[in-house]
Amino acid sequence: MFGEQKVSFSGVQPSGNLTIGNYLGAIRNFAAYAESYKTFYCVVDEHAITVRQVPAELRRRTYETLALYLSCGLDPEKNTLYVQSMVHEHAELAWILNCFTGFGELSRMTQFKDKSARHADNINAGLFAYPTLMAADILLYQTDVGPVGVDQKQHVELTRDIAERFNQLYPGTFTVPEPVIAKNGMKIMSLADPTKKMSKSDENPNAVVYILDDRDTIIRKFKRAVTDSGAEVSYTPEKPGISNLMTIYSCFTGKTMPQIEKEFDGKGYGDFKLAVGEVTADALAPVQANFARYLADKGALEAQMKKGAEEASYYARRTLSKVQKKLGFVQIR
Ligand code: ATP
Ligand code: LTN
Repeated sequence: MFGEQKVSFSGVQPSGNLTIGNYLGAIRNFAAYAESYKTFYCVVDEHAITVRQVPAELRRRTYETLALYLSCGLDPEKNTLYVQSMVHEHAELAWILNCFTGFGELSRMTQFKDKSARHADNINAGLFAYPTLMAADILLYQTDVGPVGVDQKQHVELTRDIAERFNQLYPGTFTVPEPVIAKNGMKIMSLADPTKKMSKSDENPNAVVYILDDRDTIIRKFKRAVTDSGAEVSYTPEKPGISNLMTIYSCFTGKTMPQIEKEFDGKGYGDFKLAVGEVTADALAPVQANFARYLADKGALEAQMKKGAEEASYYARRTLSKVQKKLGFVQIR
């Protein structure tokens, strides 16, 4: 809460091509807050370097992620859209929060356990402290809500614990945030293995539908998606493959699971998969058309990065100096 205004904050890493999981679980839900909240949506490049990145690709993806924010309907007049590394307060507050976070707490984070298993050759301190940088992102803006996919819920809960702990020692410092998880798109699963999250860093491109995949590719990927035994389109834990496709279909059409079951009653998996491909391609077509337009104007994207960073810095500075003062850092005006 900044003054009387409630705040929404979220971030996406420029660590790969964005997927329909990122879209349905996160970005699509950002725009809804713009009318009644002060909203900050960040491209979190400092989080992305917790695993090795190729510099030229990181740079390109940073532009692309911002262009995607704009293409998905985030109006830069109503939302503060910016790049994390351009607002130095994020890294500074993260350091301070590191000193108020337990080793044990960070060791319990599922994402750390997963990523350190996947990147066993590079288990760096940044990967371990990833959640305190995320807490800094959120707490700098006195955030009330963080719209995220379900995989990030644990990090937002840790952020709450850190904020409450800090507030106990130094009352009135931070707003304690709530995670907001989109009901339907909370976890889109891989098309190759429906027990695994669809992830932009998956090595198998057929497991993942990217927001920028063309129509034929989208339809082909859904056609090849792993399904379950039987032939009936029904939403049940025994059919994780079909249930995942039903979730995607439901997200893009607004239809409920019983409506979808009825629509495909007596039809086979083949018809259903084609329909999922078609609604996905239809829904993404306008985003893709906008994206090409935004990405073509690098100058405009850079102007947006600058404007966004200036707006964000104003709020970030206020919270950081409040924290520094409470901690006893000397402040000279
Ligand atoms: P990586 O594979 O590099 O870890 P990621 O695909 O998980 O990345 P992030 O940048 O970490 O993507 O996530 C951005 C947002 O998208 C987060 O709010 C996250 O919860 C959400 N998200 C990511 N994947 C999915 C998914 N499969 N279903 C729903 N939401 C998702
Ligand atoms: N860790 C998040 C990205 C992220 C984020 C945030 C999300 C970084 N900072 C603050 C919400 C609020 C992820 O999606 N992996």
